[in-house]
Amino acid sequence: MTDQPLQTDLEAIVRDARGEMEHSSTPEALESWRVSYLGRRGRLTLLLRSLASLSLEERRTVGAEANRAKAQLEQLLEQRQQALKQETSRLLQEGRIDVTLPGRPVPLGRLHPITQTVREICAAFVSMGFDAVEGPEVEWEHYNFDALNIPRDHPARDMWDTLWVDWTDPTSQQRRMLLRTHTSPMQARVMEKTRPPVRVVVPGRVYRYEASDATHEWHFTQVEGLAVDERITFADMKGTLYEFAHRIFGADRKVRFRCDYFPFVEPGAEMAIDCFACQGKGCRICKDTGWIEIMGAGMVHPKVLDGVGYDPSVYTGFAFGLGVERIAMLKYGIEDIRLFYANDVRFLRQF
Ligand code: YSA
Repeated sequence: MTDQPLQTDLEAIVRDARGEMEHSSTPEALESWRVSYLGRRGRLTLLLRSLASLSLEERRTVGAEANRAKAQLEQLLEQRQQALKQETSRLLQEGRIDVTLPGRPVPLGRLHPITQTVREICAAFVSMGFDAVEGPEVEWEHYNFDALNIPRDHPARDMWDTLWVDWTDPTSQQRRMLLRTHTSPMQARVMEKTRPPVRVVVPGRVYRYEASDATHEWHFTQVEGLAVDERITFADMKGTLYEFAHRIFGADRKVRFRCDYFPFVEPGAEMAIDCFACQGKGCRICKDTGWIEIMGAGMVHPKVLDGVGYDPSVYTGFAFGLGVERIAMLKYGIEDIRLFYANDVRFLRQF
C-alpha cells in the first residue's frame, strides 16, 4: 500500500474494527459493530463512497484494497456470529442459562393526577347525560369575549388578561388570536353547531397573564358545562351540581350557592363545598370561612343565546366552569398547585 491519506484511513478503520470486535461478545454489541463499520453510514461504507472523487489510477489501487478490507470485515463478523451461537447453545446445554428466571420488570407509567381528575369529573357528568367535547386552546377574541357578552373595554377583560398570538393568514392578512382564558368560548362554538337540547362538558387547558402562587397557575385546567333546552331552570342547575359534588367529594359534603357575577350568565352564582379539613368549622385551608369555592355558574345570559341564534323566549339553560387543579387539591389535600407541574416523580407517583 502507498502512503496516501485514504489508505491511511483504511488501515485505521481495519485496525479499529478488529480491536473493537475483540470486546463484542453479545448479539447487540455485534449489531452495533456492524452498523458502525459496514452500515449505511458506517466508516468503511463512507470511505468506499468517497473513492468516486479519486483519479482512475488511484481508484484502482485504493479501491481494490478497500474491497478486500470490506470482505475481511464481513468474514470477521460472520465468524464471530457463528462463535457466539455455538457458545450460547453450549451454555444452554450445560444449563448455565436459566430460562425460567422471571423477566426484568418493565416500569409502568401512570396518568397525571390532573388527567385522572378530569376523567373522574367528566365521567360524573357523562353518567348524567352530558357529552364530553374538546375545543381549541388558541382562540378568537370573538369566542373568548364578545360572544360571552364581554365587549372590548368591558372591565371583566382585565380579570382575564392573556397571551396574544399574532400571525399572517394565507391571504397575507395580519390576524390576532389569544390563548383562551377559560373553557367558556366552547359554549358559543357548541351552540352554533347544534340545535337544543344541548348537554356538554368541555375539559381543557386555559391560560392567564397571572403570577403563580400556592393556588394560582398561569396555565391550568377547567371543565365547562352547558345545558340548554326548553324550560331548564335554576333548580335543574342546583340539582345537577349537588349530584356532581356528592359524587366527587362524598355524600356527606354540604354545598352552598351564593350570588356571583359573570357577564355571560343571569343570575350568576358561585358554588362552594364545606371544608373537607375542618368540616365547616373554619381552618387555614378554608381561610376560616368553613367553605371552599369550587366553581362559577349561572343561567345562560339571553344575549349569549341570541348571539348563536337560539330564541331566548323559548330556550333557557345553565352553564358552569370549574378549576380542575383546585378540585384535585381539595380531593387529595394538596396545599400548593405548583406541585402538579414541577415534574417531581416522587409527588406524581402517589396518585
Ligand atoms: C362561570 C359561569 C358560567 O356560566 C360558566 C363558566 C364560568 C366560569 C368562568 N368561565 C371562569 O373562568 N371563572 S373563574 O375565572 O372564576 O375561574 C373558574 C375556576 O377556575 C375558579 O373557580 C378556580 O377554581 C379556577 N381558577 C381560576 N383562576 C385560576 C384557577 N385555578 C388555577 N389557577 C388560576 N390562576
